[in-house]
Amino acid sequence: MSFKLEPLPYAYNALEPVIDEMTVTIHHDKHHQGYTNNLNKLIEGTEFENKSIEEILTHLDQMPEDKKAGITNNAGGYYNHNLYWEVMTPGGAKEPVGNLKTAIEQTFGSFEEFKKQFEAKGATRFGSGWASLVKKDGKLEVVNNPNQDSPLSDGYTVILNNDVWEHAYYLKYQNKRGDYLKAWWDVVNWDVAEKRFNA
Ligand code: MN3
Repeated sequence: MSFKLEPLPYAYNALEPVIDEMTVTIHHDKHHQGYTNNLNKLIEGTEFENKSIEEILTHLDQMPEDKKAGITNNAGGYYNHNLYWEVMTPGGAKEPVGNLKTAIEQTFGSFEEFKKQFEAKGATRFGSGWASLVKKDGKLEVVNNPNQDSPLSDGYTVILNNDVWEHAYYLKYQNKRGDYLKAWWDVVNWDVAEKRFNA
């Protein structure tokens, strides 16, 4: 069994004007496809060949030493991007809904304050990485991770994640990562986030 890159759940231009068509196309068809292909090559012939991506990311310490770094990067890249495409949508609610809304307000004080903290996590991740809203033991947190490291490997459930690698925004926003982080809220899929929070 090998991992498969799913097609996007919307058209390549569906996230415009927040994320332009060319960025989405290269990001999905080249970057995400690359992580997928590399992951499949790396796990071939190992005991993790037929395991789920979650199983792999929560047992990185058991990977063969010579493949550990590669699997960490590419399994993370595969998983993080699956989630990233899923938590965006051209339509839908513009704010958290249901239990997630309540939990965000209880944890951060307000939706505005949550956004501020999430954007700060994205802005202060030096170099490449991710900002994520995560859950552990029923508690919400915002975290950032370098490279393709996944919060899953730290025992978190990821509710929402935003890619702050330059390839995610540079064609349209150039060096203005903060503008991308602010604009991104317009395409967040709060229905999916709510489902992930309740799961
Ligand atoms: Mn990316």
